[in-house]
Amino acid sequence: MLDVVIVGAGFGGLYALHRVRGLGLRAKVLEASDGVGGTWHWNRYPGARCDVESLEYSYSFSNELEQEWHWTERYAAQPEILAYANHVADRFDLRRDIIFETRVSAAHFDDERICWTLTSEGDEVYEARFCVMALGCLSLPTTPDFRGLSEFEGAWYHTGWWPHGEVDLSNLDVGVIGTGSSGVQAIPVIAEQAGTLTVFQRTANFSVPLRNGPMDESLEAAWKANNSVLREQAKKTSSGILNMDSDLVAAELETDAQLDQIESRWLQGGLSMWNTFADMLTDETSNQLVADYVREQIRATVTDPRVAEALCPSSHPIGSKRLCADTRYYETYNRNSVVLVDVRHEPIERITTKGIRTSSHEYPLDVIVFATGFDAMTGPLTNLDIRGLGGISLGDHWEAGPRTYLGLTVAGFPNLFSIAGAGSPSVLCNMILAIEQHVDWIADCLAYMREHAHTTINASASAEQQWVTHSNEVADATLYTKAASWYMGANIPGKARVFMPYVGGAATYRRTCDEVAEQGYRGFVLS
Ligand code: NA7
Repeated sequence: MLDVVIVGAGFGGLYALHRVRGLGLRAKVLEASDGVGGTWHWNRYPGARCDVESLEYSYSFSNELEQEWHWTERYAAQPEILAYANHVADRFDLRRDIIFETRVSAAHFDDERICWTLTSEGDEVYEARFCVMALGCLSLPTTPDFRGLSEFEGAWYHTGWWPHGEVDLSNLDVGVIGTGSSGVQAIPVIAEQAGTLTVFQRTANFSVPLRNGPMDESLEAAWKANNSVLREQAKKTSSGILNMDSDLVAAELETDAQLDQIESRWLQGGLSMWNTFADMLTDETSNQLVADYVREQIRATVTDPRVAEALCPSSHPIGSKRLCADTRYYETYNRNSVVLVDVRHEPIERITTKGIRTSSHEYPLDVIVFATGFDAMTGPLTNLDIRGLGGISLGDHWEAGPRTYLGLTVAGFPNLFSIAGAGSPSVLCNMILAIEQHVDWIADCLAYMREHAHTTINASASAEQQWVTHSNEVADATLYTKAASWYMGANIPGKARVFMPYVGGAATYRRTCDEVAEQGYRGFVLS
C-alpha cells in the first residue's frame, strides 16, 4: 500500500509528489495523459498563453529552479509553460513515480482498513492511506449538445482538447464558438491563418490588452536578485500577484483621479484592470466606471459601429465573469475575412453537414472550434465515482453545490485532500501560488499526523458548514454573483448555482489555513 496517491500530474500533482517524497512517504501520481503539465498539456490551441506574468506564474519552492529558468516572454505561451513543467519533472526526478495513461474512474474509502482504493478505467487498482486530488479546475471541457454535430463533414476541435500534432487552418473557413478567455486568445491567431473566420458569440465579455512582449532582461535580473522577498510580498496580496491589488476606492476620488487610475491600469495591461479600484467588485458605480472605459476602448478600436456595439458587454459587471486579456482581439474584427455572429439575436439551430445553421443563415465551414469552456472546479471531481465514509458519494454530497472545509477537505471523506478547488481562492488568484500553499498545508498536515500518531483526519460537519456559510456570505457581498459565469456553475445545464471559489482573498485565506493548523487542526477530527 502506498502512503499517498496523487491524481493528476499538472502543477499541483508535481509539487505534491515532490513535497510528500521529501517527508519520506511512498507516493505515486496517476495521470490520464501521456505527459505532465495538466492544463498546459491539453490546452494547445493557437494563441494559448497564461495571463499571469511568467515570473510569477512559476514555482517559488526552489530558488535554484527559479534562478536557472529563463522565460522568454512577459506572459509565457503554452509551449514554454509545458516545457517548464517537463523541466521540473526531470529536474526533481519526478517521472519515476508518475504512472501515465492511467485515468482514474473511482476512489473509495475503506473505513476498516483506513485506505483509499483507486480504480482506473483500465481496471488497475491502487491503494493508499491518503489521496490527493490534483485534478485542475479547468480540466473537463464541455462541448454543448448541438444537434447535428456528428453529421458535420469538416473537422472540429475543442480548445481544451486540442490535437497534439499540427493543425493547419490555412485558407480554410473556420468557425469559433465561444468568446471567453480561450476564444479571445485563439480568435486573433486563427484569423491570421484561416481563409475566413466566423465567430459565434453568445455573451460579449470584457477583454483588456495583455501587453505581452519579450522578457525584459533587467526586470528578470531584478526579480532573480530579490525573488524571495517578492514572493513573500505576493503572499500578502489578495490576488497572489504583485502590482494587482488596489486600495483606491472610486467614490473617494475626484473624476480626474478616477480616470488616471483607470488609464494607468489599462496601460499596465493584463489582469491588473480587474483590481482597478478596491471596491470595483463590490460597488456598482465603481464597476461601471471601469466598464464604461473598456466599452469606449472597444468602440474606438472596432471600425464598424454595429460590430463594436455587439462586442460591448452589457449583461454583467466587468470582472464578474473571468476578465479576458488579449493581443489584438478587437482589432481582429476589422479584418474583412472575419465575421461576428451574435447568437443571442441569431441563435444556432443546428450543425449541418457543411457548417452551422442559425435562425437566419447557414455558415459553410471546414472547421469548427469549440471554445466553449469547462465543467469548472467541481466537474473533474464529481465526474469520478468518489465515495467516503459509509459509501456516501461526493456527487450526492455536492448536489446543491460544493461543500468543503477550507476548499481542502470534505466532511465524511477522511484522508482525502483536494488542491486548489472549490472553496479556496484558486482561480481568483495566481494558481501556482495557490497550489503551493495547498500542497505545503497538506504536507505539513501529514507530517503533523505522523508526529502525533494519527491515522485519519476528517473535517467535522460543523466546520464544513461554517466554511460554506462564510464563503457564501463573502461571495454574496460582491458583484460576482450577478453574472451567469462558470464561477457560478451557470455554464452547465442543471448545475447548482453557487459561487464556487473563495473570494475572501488569498492572503486572508492563507492566514486562516495557517491558524487552523496552528490550533491543532481546528475543525478536524483526528484519530
Ligand atoms: P469560458 O470562459 O467558459 O468561455 C466559454 C465561452 O463559450 C463563453 O463565451 C460562452 O458563452 C460560450 N458558450 C458556451 N456554450 C455555448 C453555446 N451553447 N453557444 C454559444 N456559446 C457558448 O471558457 P474558456 O475556455 O474561454 O476559459 C476558461 C478559463 O480558462 C478562463 O476563464 C480562464 O480562467 C482560463 P457564455 O458566456 O456562457 O454566454
